Amino acid sequence: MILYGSSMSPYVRKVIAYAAEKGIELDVQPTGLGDPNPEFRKASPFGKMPGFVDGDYYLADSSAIIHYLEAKHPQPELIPADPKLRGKCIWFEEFADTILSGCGAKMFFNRVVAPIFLQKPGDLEAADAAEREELPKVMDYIESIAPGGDGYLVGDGLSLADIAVASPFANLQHMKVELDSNRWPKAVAFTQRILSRPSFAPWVARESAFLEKTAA
Ligand SMILES: N[C@@H](CCC(=O)N[C@@H](CS)C(=O)NCC(=O)O)C(=O)O
Repeated sequence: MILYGSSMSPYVRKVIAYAAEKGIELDVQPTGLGDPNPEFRKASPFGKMPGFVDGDYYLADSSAIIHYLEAKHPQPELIPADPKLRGKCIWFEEFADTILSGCGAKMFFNRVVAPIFLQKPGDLEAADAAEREELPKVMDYIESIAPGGDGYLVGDGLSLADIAVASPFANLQHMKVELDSNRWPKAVAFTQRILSRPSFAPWVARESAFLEKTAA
């Protein structure tokens, strides 16, 4: 199975970590923004990453890909079958993909993607405004739902919810955004704990090394 995209994208990273937690092997083909690769374009008609291919089956969108994989490889269960847990799991993923990543994207695109990958200046005021005005509300919400200790967002074990919510925090880490662990102790500890899992950590380390090298 091939995954097209860059792990620098929170959506691509979410699928990579999800597959690793499942023990599913993905051939991750590095793909840039606007990449003309026809196989990627066939998988993702609007050119957004990730794109995915399994034999003659082509699919776009991180959530669609994950639902496909969950149906194909039900164990270990990462989207709970219990109705109430499943509802919450999908809500947390949706929150992460839209509200959290929407805020993170304004920061990451303008501070990192535009100057480094597109060689054009980003809108730094828009990035600063998102950090100042949107991020604290998002963090307050995550603090209100984050489990203490070794817990998880939904039920007793790791689920897609934890993976989805943690993934965009790697982008905040790359931008060296300082999250106040006095104000958001549970949110900071929880997201760091999930990002330190072997399903995430080597990818985030590679992204960091790449960005440090590029900056130098
Ligand atoms: N809902 C999609 C969002 C994918 C997405 O927006 N990816 C961004 C990178 S983080 C992208 O490819 N943007 C390029 C574009 O919009 O043309 C998913 O979950 O896969």
